[in-house]
Amino acid sequence: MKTHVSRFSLALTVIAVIVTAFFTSTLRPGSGATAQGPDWQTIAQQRGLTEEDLRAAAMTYTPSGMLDEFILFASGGQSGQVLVIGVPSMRLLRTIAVFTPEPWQGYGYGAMEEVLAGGNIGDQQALWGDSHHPALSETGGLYDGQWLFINDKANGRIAVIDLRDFETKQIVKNPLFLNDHGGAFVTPNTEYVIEGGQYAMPLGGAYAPISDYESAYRGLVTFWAFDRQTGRIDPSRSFALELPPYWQDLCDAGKLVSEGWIFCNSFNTELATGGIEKGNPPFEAGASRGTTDFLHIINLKAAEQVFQSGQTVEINGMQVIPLDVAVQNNLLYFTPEPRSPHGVDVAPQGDFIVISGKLDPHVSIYSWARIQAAIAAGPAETDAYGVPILALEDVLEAQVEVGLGPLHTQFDDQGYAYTSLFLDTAVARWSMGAEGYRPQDGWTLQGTIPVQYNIGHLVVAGGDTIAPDGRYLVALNKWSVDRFNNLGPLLPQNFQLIDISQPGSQMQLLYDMPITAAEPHYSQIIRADRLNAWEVYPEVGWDPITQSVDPNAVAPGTEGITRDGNHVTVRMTAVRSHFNPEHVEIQAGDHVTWTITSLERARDATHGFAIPYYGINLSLEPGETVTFEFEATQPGVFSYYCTEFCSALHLEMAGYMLVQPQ
Ligand SMILES: [Cu+2]
Repeated sequence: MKTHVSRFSLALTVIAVIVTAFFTSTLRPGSGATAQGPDWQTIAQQRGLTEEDLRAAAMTYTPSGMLDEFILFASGGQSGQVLVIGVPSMRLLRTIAVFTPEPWQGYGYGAMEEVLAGGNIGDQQALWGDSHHPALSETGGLYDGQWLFINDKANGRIAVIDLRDFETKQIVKNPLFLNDHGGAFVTPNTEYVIEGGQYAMPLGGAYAPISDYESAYRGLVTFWAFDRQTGRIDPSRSFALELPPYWQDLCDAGKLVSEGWIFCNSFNTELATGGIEKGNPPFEAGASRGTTDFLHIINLKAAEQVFQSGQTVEINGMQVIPLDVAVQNNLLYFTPEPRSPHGVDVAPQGDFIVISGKLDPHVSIYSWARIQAAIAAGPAETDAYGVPILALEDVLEAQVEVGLGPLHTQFDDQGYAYTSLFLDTAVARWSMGAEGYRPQDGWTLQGTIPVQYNIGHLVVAGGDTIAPDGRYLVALNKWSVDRFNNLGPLLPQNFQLIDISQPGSQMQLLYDMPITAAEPHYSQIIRADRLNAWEVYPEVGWDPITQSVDPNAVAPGTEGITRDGNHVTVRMTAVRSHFNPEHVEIQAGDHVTWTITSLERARDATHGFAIPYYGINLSLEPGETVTFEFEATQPGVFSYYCTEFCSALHLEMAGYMLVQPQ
């Protein structure tokens, strides 16, 4: 039963006045339709909508043709994709195929196979990914709208997506580690994409029995160098840092005053090795025995110099700074953090690092100034691997009690921070009590808002930058339980949009969006006007891999089929509503190289191209050129056709491939 019924008539009157004033002052061009039936007040009453519901509707309803102000990039979890969602409408605007073949986008079905192959593990194909943390490229600490990176936790990979066409251009496989979690995170000018490991293992795929855990297993953080000119990660300029076999979790890059440093947290500094079936403590107990784990404080600028001076060892083609070299060169410091933390988040000014231990009801705020002073003073202690430990009391600035199960923190434009509370299933808003944030409020809990249910990460618009946009927060809830119709035992995740534009304890839940693709992990939100994607490819004959005109593109009038021995070359164009040629006559046993150029220039005039049996399905966006190859092993008659409903005569956009038996 809804509350607020007593205030309902008054609310409706107030809203009616506002709506009338709004429509008389700023009429949008109408849709051409006239509303029929009961007026909106009656509808609201019939549906039992409260004043808050109507406010939420007004804040999120996005009429046909109105565009979203923000764009959210969410990891697609086990789908291995990226989801792109409009804010505040919470409409799914597109998916980006990344680690998983995707037929509609023509990704991995004749085209873009070399991109997917970049993520192979030796000879082993890895055709899915547990995509985790998307990271937008930054210039000067702000999202620049040019690139998006995402990691695959399952297989230890990083992908590069070009935001000119929203397509994946590169997947790199970490040659040292099978899994990762602390990625992808970028430095403030995207010089490096950071990939922190997760479950310690012998580096480079070596074997060591679990009894050798302390000596043979290692942790890892990898710094992938990104080249904006080529739009690719450059493995030859990338390097990794060996870490003790703690389980590193998340990382974040320093910014402004802390630029050049990297912060990663960890769990299982107890070095638990599990074995519940042997009567050993299970990981969940063994890895939580201690009261603290270690925040890793890494001097990336100095590490870069050590790498460039050649003080590395090469493992599987990757340059690795050994742990003892890191210690000798003062690259790595630890400080205690509440045990089993999840988030480590650097505040917008780079001056504080916020950590939440999952089993501690506080957020712990570390001061960068204090960390620097403690490093300068010289740490007194080391861990078992010789890494210096800064005393907690020297570096801790404040703790704020926020609630149970704190995980991740984001920041807004008003000086507030927001921490997700998994166990309380809520978001806590607290004030940053320092200069430049909200010194007037001190380090204080301002309020909490319940979410449905079991929130993991949360994201604020611009929340990882030096100048967050604020206004909207999205809670990435793992469970939805009773929020949607019951459609069986596998339930969607629930993205909840929250209005954080008002100060103090005021926060309002605006919208629930079910996510059915997988379990998305993290997301980032950019202002839509910072994106500058192409409407169509810049020129006819465009190759999306090189982002330039393909010298092999097919010009109109040059179509045809040529033979050189048993190698057949098909050169084809596509334009509404035909392919040219419409007959492709070949022999069984031929090797076929087939290029198609879309001659279209009209926005959204996409064609598909499918050949049954041979596993080909392309998406040809206006101007695009695609080349695919196959062996014509099976004789017969194969109809090929356009798989996008492109025109009134779409069904006629077809042809025959006739494969003559030998
Ligand atoms: Cu995470």
